[in-house]
Amino acid sequence: MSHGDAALIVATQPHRDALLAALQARGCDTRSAIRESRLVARDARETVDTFMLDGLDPELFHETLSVAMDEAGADARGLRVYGEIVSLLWADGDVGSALAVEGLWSRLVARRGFTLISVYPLVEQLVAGLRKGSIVAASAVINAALSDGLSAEAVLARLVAPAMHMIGAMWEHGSVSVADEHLATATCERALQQLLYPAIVGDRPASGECVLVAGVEGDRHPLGARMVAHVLEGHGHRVVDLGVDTPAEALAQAIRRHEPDLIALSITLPAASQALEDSLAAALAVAPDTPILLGGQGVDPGLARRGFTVAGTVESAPVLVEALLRDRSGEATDSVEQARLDPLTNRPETPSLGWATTRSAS
Ligand code: B12
Repeated sequence: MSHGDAALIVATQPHRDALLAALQARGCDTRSAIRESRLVARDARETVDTFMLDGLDPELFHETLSVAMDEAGADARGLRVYGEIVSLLWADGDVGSALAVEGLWSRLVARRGFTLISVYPLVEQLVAGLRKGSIVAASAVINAALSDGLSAEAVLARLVAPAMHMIGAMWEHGSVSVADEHLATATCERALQQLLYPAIVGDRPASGECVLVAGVEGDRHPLGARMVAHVLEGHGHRVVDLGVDTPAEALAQAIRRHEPDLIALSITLPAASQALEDSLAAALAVAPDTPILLGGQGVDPGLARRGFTVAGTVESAPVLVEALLRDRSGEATDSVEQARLDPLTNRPETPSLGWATTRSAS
């Protein structure tokens, strides 16, 4: 802006304030710039509301942003636009509109030739690194989160898993190809192995109770189950990790052989629900007193209502495992109910799924 360029900021109030303060600190006279319309600031939410009526209206998006850009400078060549619209829609859970707006921005950039600066929060940065297949870029983001003081479990649950969920949503909406998704997944697996496993497990000896981890038959999504295995190993448990796509009879055999103190089952595809039922029946038949922890995107919430213990994310796994093991050994200390607390914030965890201590196979 010091070279006479114009800027349009479309951001939330706190971010607008922070940006204006930062520009001022760098010697930009923001007041004059605003008076001269070289600097125009718009509220991201109000802007979104102008073009999100019964869903996204591309014409209105174009019109709203064009008017704001015209106000910020008729000669668009020196115009910089800082936008938080995509992140806001994403945070609203409106993934389809977020991705569509990304496309609309690109078209607007192509037509008007301005410079677009988007906010890339950590998750989006990680998605960008994974999509490039760059272990260096992915590691930089993960390391930044770790050095910000986030625990490795939190990094898995709040950064890595959401990044993979985002990749899945992009694939579903056709904005990344299957090859892109495969590359991102392979890069994520490498980051998990090379960076996160050492951070989670380190040199800690595995001496605690034995936990058997498995994904259900027909479901070939290993990352969630692997994260659970790593995190529990990091908490000192001896982990027997069967990987995914485990038939119920094979699970039963493994339970007989390893005699785990707890069984952790992962399911990603709701379509594999019957396989989960089969696994539960098999596990209860051979080890009726061994506690079972369930997790993954495909868990039917009805299982919690049937008394099974269900985790929302990998972050709560250690607390739930401890509580289930204490319950089993009859220690009248904390109940499983208390394990609902988020171990990081000590606040109740995502309450979408319930917890209880009793269970039944059907
Ligand atoms: C990578 C991927 C694949 C890869 C997996 C290979 C690999 N090496 O990982 C491949 C290409 C094989 C694949 C195939 C398919 N996939 Co796929 N896939 C994904 C993707 C993009 C990422 C999965 C992932 O790793 N997520 C990250 C993990 C860490 O997240 P998570 O599983 O939720 O785990 C977290 C928690 O749930 C929890 N957790 C998980 N398990 C457990 C267990 C316990 C005990 C605990 C405590 C916690 C816990 O911990 C984790 C961290 O908090 C997802 C998108 C998504 N939303 O996840 C789609 C997705 C799961 N796939 C999907 C589909 C449709 C398929 C296919 C049917 C596609 C097809 N037509 O062939 C096939 C099915 C294959 C099969 N039989 O399983 C859909 C499922 C939709 C649905 N609801 O049914 C998704 C959601 C994509 C989408 N948006 O449409 N997929």
